[in-house]
Amino acid sequence: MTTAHRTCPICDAVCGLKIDLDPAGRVTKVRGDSDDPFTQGYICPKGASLGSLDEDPDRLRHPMIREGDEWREASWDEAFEAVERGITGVIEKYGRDAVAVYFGNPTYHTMAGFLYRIPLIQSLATKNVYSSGTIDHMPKHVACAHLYGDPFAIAVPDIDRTDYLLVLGANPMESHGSLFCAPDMPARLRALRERGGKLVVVDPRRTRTAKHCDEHFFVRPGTDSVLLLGIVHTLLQENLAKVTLDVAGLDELRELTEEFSPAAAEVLCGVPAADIARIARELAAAPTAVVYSRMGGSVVEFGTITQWLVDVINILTGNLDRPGGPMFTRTAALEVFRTGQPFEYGRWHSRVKGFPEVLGELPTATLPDEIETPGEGQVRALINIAANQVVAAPNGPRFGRAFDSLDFMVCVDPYLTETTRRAHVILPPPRILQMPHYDFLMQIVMVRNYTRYSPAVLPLDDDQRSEAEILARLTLIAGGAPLQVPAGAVDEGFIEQLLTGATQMPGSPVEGMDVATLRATIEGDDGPEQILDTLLKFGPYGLSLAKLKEKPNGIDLGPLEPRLKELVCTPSGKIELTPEPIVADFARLRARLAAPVPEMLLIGRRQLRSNNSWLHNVPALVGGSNRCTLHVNPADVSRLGLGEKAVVRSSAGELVVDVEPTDSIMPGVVSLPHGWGHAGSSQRVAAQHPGVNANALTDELVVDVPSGNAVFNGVPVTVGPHAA
Ligand SMILES: Nc1nc2c(c(=O)[nH]1)N[C@H]1C(S)=C(S)[C@@H](COP(=O)(O)OP(=O)(O)OC[C@H]3O[C@@H](n4cnc5c(=O)[nH]c(N)nc54)[C@H](O)[C@@H]3O)O[C@H]1N2
Ligand SMILES: Nc1nc2c(c(=O)[nH]1)N[C@H]1C(S)=C(S)[C@@H](COP(=O)(O)OP(=O)(O)OC[C@H]3O[C@@H](n4cnc5c(=O)[nH]c(N)nc54)[C@H](O)[C@@H]3O)O[C@H]1N2
Ligand code: SF4
Ligand SMILES: [Mo]
Repeated sequence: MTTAHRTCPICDAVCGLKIDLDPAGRVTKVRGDSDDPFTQGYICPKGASLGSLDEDPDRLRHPMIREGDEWREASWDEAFEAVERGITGVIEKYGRDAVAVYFGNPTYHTMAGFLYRIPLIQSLATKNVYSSGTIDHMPKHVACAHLYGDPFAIAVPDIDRTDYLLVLGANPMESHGSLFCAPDMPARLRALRERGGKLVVVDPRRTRTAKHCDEHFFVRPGTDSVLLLGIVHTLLQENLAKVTLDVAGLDELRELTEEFSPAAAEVLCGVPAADIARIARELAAAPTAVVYSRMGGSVVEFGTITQWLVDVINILTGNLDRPGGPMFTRTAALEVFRTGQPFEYGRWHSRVKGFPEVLGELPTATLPDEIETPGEGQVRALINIAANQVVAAPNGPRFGRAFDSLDFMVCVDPYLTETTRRAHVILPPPRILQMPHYDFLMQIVMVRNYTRYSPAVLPLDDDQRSEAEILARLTLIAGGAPLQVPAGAVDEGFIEQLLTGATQMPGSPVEGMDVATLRATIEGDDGPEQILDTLLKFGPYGLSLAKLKEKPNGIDLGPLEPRLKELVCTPSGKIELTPEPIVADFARLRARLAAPVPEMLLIGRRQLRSNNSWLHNVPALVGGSNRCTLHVNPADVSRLGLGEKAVVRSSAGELVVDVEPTDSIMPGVVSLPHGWGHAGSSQRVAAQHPGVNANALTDELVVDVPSGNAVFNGVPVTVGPHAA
């Protein structure tokens, strides 16, 4: 028996695991790694099931090619030839913009997903780049970009040192933190209260997090912006603000928020005015405090305004960038990407609806428009990596229809899913334990500076390809390189690009040095390891791949320290409290607030033993409390005369759902988890627990305008009894 160290790749908590394997390479046990200085042995039921997930017999082992409705196994050569024909055929006939690329959620966690994103986008040279970022956290990037100039200057709640945590629309007890990498959230939240701190939760549901807090407030979905405006109003009108940072726009902010008194906010958001004012005073008076918001304040109609207000309050209370407040990480491998160039957006626009590009991407919500609307630049082919839009995107069924109409679609995914079954070719990455793991992006949002590298635990078989090689090959195909060119050429090109950039960057430790000399110092067994080594060597900690390999439990790089001054790169050099694009969006907010309030609003619900759409094939993770039911307040159940089942209708569609009465949800709101609605996938266990597709109800036509982000929370619906 051997024991391997491996990072859990599922969620932002990045738990270090110890995995016991028998001589045949089968996982016999998965434990939290108690020697890991950051995650300290924490593990959740999903991590504990990593063995079953890894060994899932329904995972695809070979590339698949579809002919009509029939799928057949193919060799890698044959599959890549088919992809080359499909992609180059479309490029030659219709041009580069006719090929779209999509990066789904797991690409934020896998090593290959990070490493090949830039090369693939560069070699495709298309306007049509999409990701799950625009069905998730894009409002945070946009808010931070406008405030600080850097879309990646995302502050992390310093939960271990704070005295007061206000959580709006996040459920870290079940999600384990999001844009907030702090393993063992239950213990950290408990510790906050045990040391006399206060936890306040604002959520239309009494979540598991709310059950462990000091005060919980129901809020009408989609109105956190108004509640936060009431807090800003109080801070400014009562002269409680103590701004310690170099800001511009304080007077404009006072003027902008004047109309949003707590009394006005109460009418719209349902939280009592006295409580809004009190929370503002408590935030100002606490020795340290953090306001934090995720999906409930992001995938909403005014996501950018909400996320901007979160940071504005953290600035006004003097907490941003100090211990106990929200703080910024100093990453081991990504500092080289912090170029100090002010944020630009809208460098191009989507063809059909004119959405501005943000971070080089167009909104997921408009991808079907780009596929279905004829004309020059129409999307005819899609490279879909680790994404299941049919169940994860707004009006998912429309994505399915749009994908069916494509000339060519290739998916990189381990399963035949609701989405990948519409492809022409599926390229399966190997098993989880056959992949190396390094968390690039999670470093940006860690509660301590920390880094860990996990080499692949198991080798690849001859008939498998690493995900790195798959994505490198797609990069070459997109750039028109013949299939004979070795996939490693992409790594070499990327390393050279990094080295050249570093030698030309003023003030860099290698400024002016010779690229070939530097290249000779880079180590690693393959391209991805060498890229990692390059990035680590240019990082601020004097690290290298070799040093990481010596410490499989990870390396603690110390607590977060104030550093915002180095990050701010707005044209004025100041934090812009009232950026013009956000102020402009107030017209839309005012119009919405003046409109009639819908009778019922739909929100989502994440479940502890699930992760979006792809863990429902693990027997230990389905069933039990992970049920795809509609939570309805008992008062609504009787008012609407609901039985065991109900019909839910929205502007996008209609669903028949199982009703679960519970007073944990506020009246006037219903909740349905997403990622369910399994149909036509190869996942046999999931097929026995299909559930319904919540995104048959969400509407792709409504977005948060400044970010183009989708709206999943606060969807107007009607709910009625279902006549069996
Ligand atoms: N177990 C598990 N963990 C996960 C995932 C999973 O599917 N399962 N998914 C991962 C992913 S991809 C992400 S992005 C993160 C998300 O992490 P979180 O954002 O922490 O998770 P959610 O459960 O979506 O939390 C959103 C909360 O907002 C509430 N809410 C809905 N609408 C509103 C509103 O208008 N206002 C307010 N104040 N609250 C509202 C919901 O009731 C819910 O409790 O979780 C990650 N971790
Ligand atoms: N109604 C509603 N909808 C939502 C949300 C919500 O709160 N409510 N949340 C949204 C959020 S936050 C997110 S992030 C999105 C997620 O949206 P997506 O990223 O589209 O969906 P996932 O379910 O995460 O699908 C991931 C796919 O990647 C595959 N996969 C797993 N591991 C790997 C791997 O290592 N490599 C590759 N290549 N593929 C892999 C899985 O088989 C699966 O098909 O869903 C969004 N949708
Ligand atoms: S909390 Fe669970 S799913 Fe998330 S990284 Fe840790 S073990 Fe994995
Ligand atoms: Mo997400």
